[in-house]
Amino acid sequence: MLIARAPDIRPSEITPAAHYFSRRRLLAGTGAMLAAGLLAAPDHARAEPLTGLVKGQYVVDDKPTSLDDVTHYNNFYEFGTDKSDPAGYEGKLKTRPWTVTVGGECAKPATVDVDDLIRPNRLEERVYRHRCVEAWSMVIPWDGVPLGPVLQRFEPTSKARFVAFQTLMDPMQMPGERLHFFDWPYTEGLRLDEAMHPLTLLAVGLYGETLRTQNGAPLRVVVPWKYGFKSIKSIVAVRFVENQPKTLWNSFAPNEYGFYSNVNPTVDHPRWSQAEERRIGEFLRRPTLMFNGYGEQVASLYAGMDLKKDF
Ligand SMILES: Nc1nc2c(c(=O)[nH]1)N[C@H]1C(S)=C(S)[C@@H](COP(=O)(O)O)O[C@H]1N2
Ligand SMILES: [Mo]
Repeated sequence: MLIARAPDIRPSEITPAAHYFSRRRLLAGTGAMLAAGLLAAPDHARAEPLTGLVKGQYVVDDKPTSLDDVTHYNNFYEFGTDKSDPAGYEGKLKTRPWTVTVGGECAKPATVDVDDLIRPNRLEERVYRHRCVEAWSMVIPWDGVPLGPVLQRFEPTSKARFVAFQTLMDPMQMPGERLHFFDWPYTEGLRLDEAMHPLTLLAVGLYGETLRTQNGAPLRVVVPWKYGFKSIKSIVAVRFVENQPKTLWNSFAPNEYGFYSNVNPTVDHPRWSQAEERRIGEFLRRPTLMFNGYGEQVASLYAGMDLKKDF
């Protein structure tokens, strides 16, 4: 079940399910506009404590996956195809300085330093279900800011219907990009209303610490009602576009990876069922929920669409 809370909940009201979230990291009081806690951000992608974090608006009551599993069982093909490969690059990706170029159909295109991009917003911790298309899942306490208000600052025009994202292209640092098997850099896209949805998060940390290389430092998107591959890591470019953008997995195998890729237990991957999932750290499989359990929040985005056709 999804619990929606006021973002400025007081420390005394934190649920036991979230007690890893220490009082120390919570801002007492709610009056001041917060400076997001990236002041001591590491220049290489390793975990440093985040400050100025508040309890987020969306927290599921499922038991969070252990920090060890969240940081050692990863998909990040730029750092290898094995789930254990990306953790070997912890602390190695250079993440400062880091800029994000925002352009396309918007009135105020700009190249912005990652810290300036995040800072005006309140940094929240949200606990999201995370479902990979490979039928495993996790529950991750992400730290970040809603993507919508960040995008609004660039004033998308009325022509902007989709948002395209791009990961860093740097084969020296990302050896996976030397394999010509994939069409690098990694790209992903969302319809503008999906990108603006309050559940869509621009994450800069997890478990109260800055992102490690393996989880997409220094910033990545998290779209909890879609399969994990939509949640693109280590972003350097964002573009507002009129037409549905090309994305890495959709171009690689369009019959296997749809543009929408909403979690849907009734639409199987051509090579395996999507009806069930295995939570990492658990033994038994569990049923997969429509929209990964976020139907109440997002089903209306797809009213009138055939989700078997637009999978
Ligand atoms: N740039 C980039 N982003 C990526 C991937 C990737 O290989 N490269 N893998 C995706 C997939 S398939 C999943 S399941 C999630 C995994 O996120 P996590 O390792 O932080 O759990 O990241 C997604 N984002
Ligand atoms: Mo995935």
